[in-house]
Amino acid sequence: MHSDRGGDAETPAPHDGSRSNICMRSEKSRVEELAIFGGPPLFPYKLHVGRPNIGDRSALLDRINDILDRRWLTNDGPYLQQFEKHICELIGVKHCVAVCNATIGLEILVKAIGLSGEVILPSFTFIALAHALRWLGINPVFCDIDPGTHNLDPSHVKELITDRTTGIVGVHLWGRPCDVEQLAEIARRHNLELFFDAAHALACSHNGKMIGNFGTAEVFSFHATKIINAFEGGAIVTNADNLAARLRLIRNFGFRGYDTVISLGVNGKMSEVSAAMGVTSLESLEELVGVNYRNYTEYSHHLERVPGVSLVKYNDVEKCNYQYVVVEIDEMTMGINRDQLDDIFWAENVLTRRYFYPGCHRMEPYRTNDPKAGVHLPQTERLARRVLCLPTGSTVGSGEISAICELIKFVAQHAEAVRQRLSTKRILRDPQRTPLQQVPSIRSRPEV
Ligand code: T4K
Repeated sequence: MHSDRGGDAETPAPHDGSRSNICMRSEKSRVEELAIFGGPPLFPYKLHVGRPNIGDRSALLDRINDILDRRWLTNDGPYLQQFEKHICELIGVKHCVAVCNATIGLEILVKAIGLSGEVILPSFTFIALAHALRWLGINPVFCDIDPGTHNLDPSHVKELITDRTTGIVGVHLWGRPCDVEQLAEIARRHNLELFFDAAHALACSHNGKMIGNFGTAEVFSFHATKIINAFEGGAIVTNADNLAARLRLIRNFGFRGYDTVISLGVNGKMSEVSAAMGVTSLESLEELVGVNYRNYTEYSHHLERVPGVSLVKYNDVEKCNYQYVVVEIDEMTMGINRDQLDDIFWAENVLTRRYFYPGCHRMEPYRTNDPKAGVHLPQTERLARRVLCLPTGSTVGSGEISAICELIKFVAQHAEAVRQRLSTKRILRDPQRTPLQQVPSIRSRPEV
């Protein structure tokens, strides 16, 4: 969690479900009215990417009371079991091992399948996967992505395989499936393990089969910002009986029974309160997917013809959770680059996110290990400069989406004037991305 961006108690946002249509202050008619140049912000409160979905609050509170009455707070309690069962049913998978977060889930899985040496993974993803591998003494080998899917490029995977490679991990970024078949074929041919980081892909399918059924296992995240949340949480799902048993063992210190420890393990357990949140959240899944879908189609409609702005598309034939609204900004066509647009948004109280800038290979400790890694990751480098995530979820309404899109159109229409004015400002923001400050002179953005 980044330091001081999360708490915005001074800016009360609408409650769940009240998709507000009356929130924006004013539309812009002149460039000077943009908040970055001193005008009033478009929204009087902050609009986040990843504002949690709460679900049925009273059902959750009833469950928490029940947990307190039972005095069974963690360690394989009834809500944990219920949550795991619901996930298995949703995905049609044999085993679900719920854990305290997806990062620990990834570590437990890597340990359970005994990876070592080098493992191939994308750089264009959240840092959790690279860290999980490195934490276990494995060398993450960053692979480039397919510019169309934003997922692992199988032909680059092949080039990266060495004698030390033991596995490949795909990430279904934004909930869009990896090229599972090609990756499975490469893994089979080279006798490598293959599993997936499915943190974004709950309730998504690939060729009609639910994600969660591919590779040796898949790992979901139920972090607060995900479509289904357990405050913090994760789950490893698999159809392999032996692996599931091993995962359960490692999740609980390696205990079999009360007194016997039969393997190395950690504490990866999900608490009952988290599981209760997960169960409650799952009850709203259909509704939440519906809200996300409506938001996505509204964005899609508004942004259809904005030059230089392309919305990342989902395959409507498959099941999809639509939890990320992602645009790619083509600076040459729009006349404004992604970072300039991001700065403009933040000043308007729209807290857009540059996921997954700058790419794991440019973060520590990986960047010190291999400062030139970017040379082999041209698509990752390109995309990391273009992608911007826009607010969606149950706290974002049609009026807000329309205002956000009008702002994008306004900026595109006045790109030349905006760019000129920006060049006379020095916009400072610290690496923790605290609110923008403006001082005369030249713009600088801290580079990573
Ligand atoms: N693999 C992938 C592909 C992932 O994307 C992730 C996590 C993982 C693995 C690891 O899963 P976990 O171990 O976390 O289960 C956020 C999430 O913290 C992270 O879970 C997620 N991916 C990533 C994509 O997004 P940040 O650094 O953006 O978090 P933060 O605190 O800036 O929050 C995002 C926005 O949501 C902010 O604008 C504030 C808002 N927010 C956040 C929280 C936590 C709220 O309004 N309320 C809240 O309670 O990483």
